[in-house]
Amino acid sequence: MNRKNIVSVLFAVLLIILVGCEDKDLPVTGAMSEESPAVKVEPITTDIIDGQGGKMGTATFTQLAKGVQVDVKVSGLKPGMHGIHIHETGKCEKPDFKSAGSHFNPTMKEHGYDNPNGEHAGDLANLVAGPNGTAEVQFVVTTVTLNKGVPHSLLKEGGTSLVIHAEADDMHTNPAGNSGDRIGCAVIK
Ligand SMILES: [Cu+2]
Ligand SMILES: [Zn+2]
Repeated sequence: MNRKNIVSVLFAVLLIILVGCEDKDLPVTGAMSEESPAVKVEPITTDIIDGQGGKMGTATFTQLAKGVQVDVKVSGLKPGMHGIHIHETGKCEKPDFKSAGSHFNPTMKEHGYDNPNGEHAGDLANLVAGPNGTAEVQFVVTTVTLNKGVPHSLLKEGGTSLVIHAEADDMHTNPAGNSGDRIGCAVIK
């Protein structure tokens, strides 16, 4: 064998080793992600009710590897921005939804993404309704989970709730960004 051939053979052997290793590693990776509780949690879909108790839309919560995806479909809103948050109690008593309590805040922070001491785990970006008063929006909230038994779980004892407000959230004023009345509410349980 000349030198060039030896190099070729060595390269081929190296390739086989590398590919062989990869084959061995793949099932292990798969097994690990299967065991992760984040993958097993079923999505939750819940009705959003208005101050009269009528259905104004739905919210779906889906566990991701790093947080919870929230899909909101809602109608009957004033066009423009509305504060929307996860509140600490899973109770939506019309007409004012005060029963939902304060913003979900297991880490004891202040309100808003534009607050140096923020943000509440339950804070979301503003919901924007179109000219016809409907909104179909997706948020990813990395500060919460659907996995039970941890402080930032949306499925803690008593549950939590998703609340839509009449006005825009300014993202810094405590306790709720000056977002006004609670006009929509969905129980997360
Ligand atoms: Cu709120
Ligand atoms: Zn807040």
